[in-house]
Amino acid sequence: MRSVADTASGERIPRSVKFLVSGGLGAGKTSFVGSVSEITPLRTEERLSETGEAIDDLSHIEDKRTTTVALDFGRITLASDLVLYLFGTPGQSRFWYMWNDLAVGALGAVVLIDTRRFDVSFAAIDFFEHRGIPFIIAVNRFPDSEPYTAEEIRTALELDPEIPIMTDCSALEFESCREALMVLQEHVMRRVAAEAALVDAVGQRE
Ligand SMILES: Nc1nc2c(ncn2[C@@H]2O[C@H](COP(=O)(O)OP(=O)(O)OP(=O)(O)O)[C@@H](O)[C@H]2O)c(=O)[nH]1
Ligand SMILES: [Mg+2]
Repeated sequence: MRSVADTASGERIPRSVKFLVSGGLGAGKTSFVGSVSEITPLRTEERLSETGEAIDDLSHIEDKRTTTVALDFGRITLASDLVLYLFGTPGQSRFWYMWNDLAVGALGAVVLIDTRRFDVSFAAIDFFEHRGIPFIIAVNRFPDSEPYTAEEIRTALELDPEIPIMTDCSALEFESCREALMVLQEHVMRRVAAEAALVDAVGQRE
């Protein structure tokens, strides 16, 4: 994260932070980045191929015609001193090798969940847990999805108690996506503060 700095002219440079928007196939990642971005988002959509259809579960998303083959990219100024660069991950399992590159330098992730298909979410959750990248869960509410409480979702996804869960996100609405990013930003700040306190405590013991 670049820190806020004053230039020679006295102009303040906002911090720029990289966040990922991730989740299972068809969870709404491209929609999320497109809804919240203040610049025209970069998309890499291609027709869903038969090769992928044979591997990935398309139940509940039978109408899906295209998929992200590399990444989505967008930007939002969350506050006058904070600009977020958003990278959406591809959904099909044959493009998951991209995730490692996309995760370089990322400070956090929104993991979008489609509660009609909890099972496709585990790969994203495992990915961020194993790399120690802070993430939040945002349930993208599709019209035919059951409402679940945060605790039901926490249990279904076996999430640690400190991971924030937003139960009613809409990847199609700017305000909802912005709120999810604010929840993630606060979560990242709490993690940074907790880690700094731990380093202090260890330093004092030595
Ligand atoms: N009703 C509703 N539809 C949504 C919502 N979010 C996404 N969709 C629809 O779901 C479909 C898939 O959305 P995408 O944003 O392409 O999902 P994705 O996660 O990027 O998909 P992949 O890149 O293939 O993994 C699109 O037809 C969207 O319009 C939502 O919040 N509500
Ligand atoms: Mg996509």
